[in-house]
Amino acid sequence: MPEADFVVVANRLPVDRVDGPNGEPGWRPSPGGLVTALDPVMKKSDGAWVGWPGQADLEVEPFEFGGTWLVPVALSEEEVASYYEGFSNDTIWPLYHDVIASPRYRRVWWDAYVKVNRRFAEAAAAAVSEGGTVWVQDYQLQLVPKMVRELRPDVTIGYFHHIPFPAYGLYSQLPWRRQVLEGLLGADVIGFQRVADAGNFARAVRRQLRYDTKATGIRVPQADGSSRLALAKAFPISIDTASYVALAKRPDVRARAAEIRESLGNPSKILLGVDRLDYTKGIQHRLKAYGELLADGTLKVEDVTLVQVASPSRERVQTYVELRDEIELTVSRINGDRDTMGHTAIRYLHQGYPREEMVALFLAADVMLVTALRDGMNLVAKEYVATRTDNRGVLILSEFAGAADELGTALRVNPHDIDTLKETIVSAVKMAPAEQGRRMRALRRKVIEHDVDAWSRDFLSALAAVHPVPKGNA
Ligand code: GDG
Repeated sequence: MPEADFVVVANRLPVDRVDGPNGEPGWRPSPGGLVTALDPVMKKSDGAWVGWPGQADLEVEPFEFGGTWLVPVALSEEEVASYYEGFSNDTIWPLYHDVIASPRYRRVWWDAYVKVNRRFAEAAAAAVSEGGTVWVQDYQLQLVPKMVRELRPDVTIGYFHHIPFPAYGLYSQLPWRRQVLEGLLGADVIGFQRVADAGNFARAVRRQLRYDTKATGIRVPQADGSSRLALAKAFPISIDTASYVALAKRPDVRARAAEIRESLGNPSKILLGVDRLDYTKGIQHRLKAYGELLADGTLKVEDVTLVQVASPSRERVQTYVELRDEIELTVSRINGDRDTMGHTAIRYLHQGYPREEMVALFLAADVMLVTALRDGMNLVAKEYVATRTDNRGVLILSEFAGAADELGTALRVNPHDIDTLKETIVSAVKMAPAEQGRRMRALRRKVIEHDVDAWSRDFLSALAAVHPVPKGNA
């Protein structure tokens, strides 16, 4: 494998393992937001992507896929349980989402996290060319920036944090709080979703490490007595807006939207929720508000239906097993109490769907409910807005989702305040088309101007400004 000028390091490779027709192993692209965002940059440079192939104990040599070198990092079954499901998803995830669920601090998980982060760092250090750039993604790999810097002091290092960074009072619970901060500070640019996240990080650095911070700059002392300036700043992520607009205009997708409405009995209003089944998304809060509106007669099951897509997620982590039971009990209670032969209160779908079907759902929905209790950004909110080329539909958006900073004309809610959430749902259902249009136009302008391409360009130019980036990556 040739050395790469630009190396992305993420927990997952941008491909899934599939078996061919004769059982021979192959790969299929798994198009997520990050893959789309980085595609133009990867194409422009000699790019490589370091990540886990998604199956335990799978050892594969680096291979080329669609013009990018993919560098698989193998994880054993035990490491998937301790580094990924344990430390990443049962310690960091709940802690960084304001302890909505209780984080578990287990020393064996931490040991695995350090070990696996080192493996990723070594793979990146071996893949990157002299003076190249390494861009590390997300909370599973917080120690990688420092490890790469130690192995390869010649390279420029960026890190982007997709989830919130908590207030110091919570962050300080982490037994390894210093090591994690030092790990992140190995990067030249540390990107966050919101200004508040970058602020929380800088405060943790001041309180724990006593380093000087000024605006977005952090002075990181070096072993030789000098110091290096790291930038900790908000770079709100976005979506590939044009591709959502294109899907929304496709006649087959529009026909499917009409079919969905029909199959729900043509209710006058469809409410929609689309989330990974996660306790951060506030699914129970929205069910409670909606259930009460049906119970007190404000809404009638003949007129409204809630479609809730809850795509399966982290099913081997106990908290998620319990959450699923809780949500499914609530859904069946509401449906049992409110359904008629011809109408259902909640159409609950614990399934994943192709993107076309998601867009058809967005087009069918009169009201989109994003009631996250804490969310780094929430791309679903941006996707809904992007698809509404008719300038219709209402977005209800939690103030605790990063998207609330940009999407100012959404109906903003505090999902913990059930009465106000109920009132907001009623206003959304009743909103006149002219007001829908006024709000939606302003929302759409935002996601059109600031798409995922703008996000990666902004981040990479900040990185280029800290350290000149060689050969056409900026
Ligand atoms: C993390 C942060 C931050 C969901 N179900 C299906 C499906 N999806 C797609 C959505 C959206 C994506 O998955 C989910 O992104 P979100 O941003 O809403 O949430 P997280 O998964 O928690 O993502 C988050 C994000 O990283 C990016 O930085 O915004 O705050 O938590 O694109 O449409 N897509 C398809 N079928 C499904 O069933 N095709």
